[in-house]
Amino acid sequence: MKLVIAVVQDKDRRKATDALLREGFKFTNVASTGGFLREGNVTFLIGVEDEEVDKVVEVLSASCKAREQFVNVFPPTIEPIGTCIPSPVRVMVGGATVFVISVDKFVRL
Ligand code: 2BA
Ligand code: 2BA
Repeated sequence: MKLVIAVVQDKDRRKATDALLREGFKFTNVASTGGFLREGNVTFLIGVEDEEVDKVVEVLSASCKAREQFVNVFPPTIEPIGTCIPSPVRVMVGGATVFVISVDKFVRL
């Protein structure tokens, strides 16, 4: 068995949830926050049989899309606070960041 951990943008939460349910997957949603953008995203924990991993990735790939986002970066400066000008930096936020790990044991009590 594998545990698929997928970090998904909030905008795709609904679509990804619906698609996973439609395909009959069982999963848990955890509210999360991106370390870089510091914006809310959602982490899906999806426990599946080994042979279902590709299908999960396929479903996520079809329901999550990459988006361009701009983030203000303040340059390192010795100027007094308030005089430095932030420069917007473009980042591409992926449709989903997916990790697959092996599950040693799975029990439902
Ligand atoms: P929920 O997803 O809210 O599911 C609650 C119960 O609804 C489940 O109980 C199961 O009896 C049923 N259920 C869930 N998904 C289903 C589906 N696709 N088709 C038919 N019935 C479905 P449990 O299996 O005891 O799960 C309790 C909670 O544990 C789940 O809450 C979910 O948060 C988590 N969970 C269960 N299996 C998981 C898995 N394979 N991967 C990740 N999380 C899982
Ligand atoms: P955030 O950390 O908010 O990152 C959003 C996007 O900003 C990233 O998109 C990436 O394009 C850029 N970015 C992140 N860290 C950066 C850095 N140190 N320097 C420059 N640019 C950076 P994605 O790579 O598609 O990641 C989307 C979200 O997935 C991330 O949100 C984070 O929550 C999660 N994630 C990505 N890689 C991860 C990893 N290796 N481990 C755990 N979570 C990860």
